[in-house]
Amino acid sequence: MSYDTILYEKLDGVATITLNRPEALNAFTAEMNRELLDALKDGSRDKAVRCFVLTGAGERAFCAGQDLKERSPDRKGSLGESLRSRYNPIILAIRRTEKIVLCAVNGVAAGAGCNLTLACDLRIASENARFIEAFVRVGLGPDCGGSYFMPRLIGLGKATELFLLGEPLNAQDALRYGLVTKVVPAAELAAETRAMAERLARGPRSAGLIKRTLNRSMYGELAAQLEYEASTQEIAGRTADYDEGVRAFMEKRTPAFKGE
Ligand code: LHQ
Repeated sequence: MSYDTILYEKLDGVATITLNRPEALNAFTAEMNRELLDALKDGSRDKAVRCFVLTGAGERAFCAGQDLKERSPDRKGSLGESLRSRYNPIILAIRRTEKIVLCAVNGVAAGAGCNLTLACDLRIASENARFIEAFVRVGLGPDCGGSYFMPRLIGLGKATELFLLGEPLNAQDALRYGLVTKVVPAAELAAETRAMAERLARGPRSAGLIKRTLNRSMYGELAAQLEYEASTQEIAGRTADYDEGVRAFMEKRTPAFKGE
């Protein structure tokens, strides 16, 4: 299996998926959405795979979310449709597979990239990691399940602050909030991740059942919430503020939102 935007490797029960567009901080293109979903389906079907590792190439970024260069105001398309067809199936695939998904957050995780980390079962972070619910900075709201996972993981108060202010949560604070299991120096992330993944891959059959019972306990309405996020993002994507937010990002300036 050969991919252009991700690396995919299976070894000793662990399937490792690396988002691989480091020059664009591993931001999502349509092709990356397709390839990530394909690899998740492959590993889920493969009896030899017991655990996934999801990470990003390079030390700067795990993933900067949707590639905003694909989204200039003149060719932005329907954001709701983009979520339904490209992103939500990935989030559901991660929650629905019985394989444990370990996220190695190697750098900044922003927007859809931040929420992708939240969909995983466990997160281990490098000291460089930052979690940014960046949507508000470009005039959008949370998607990819962020509005569902974040309040459940760290509580509504802090989650609301992250969504409304769009400020980064650094690795140590993420540890304090219980968002990540461990913070390690960047140079040790690969080895620490491998050790944890191999431990998970050697776990009993009940590991998948543990995941299922936690899904049922906490995530029963995930599909409906993903659909709701798609409908609210559709509205946000039609606003002048979103166009201004994306333009300001491209032009490397602060957006001048008008509340419209
Ligand atoms: C990028 C990006 C990027 C393209 C950095 N795209 N190039 C789902 C469905 C449908 C539609 C819409 O959205 C969604 C969900 C979303 O994900 S919306 C949110 C999209 N993501 C963001 O708003 C985050 C945008 N990026 C940032 O805020 C910063 O780049 C972060 C905080 C991630 C990192 O900051 P720095 O470390 O200071 O790096 P930088 O900003 O200098 O970026 C480095 C390069 O990467 C730069 O390119 P250049 O050619 O100037 O070197 C950026 O333009 C590029 N890049 N994120 N999302």
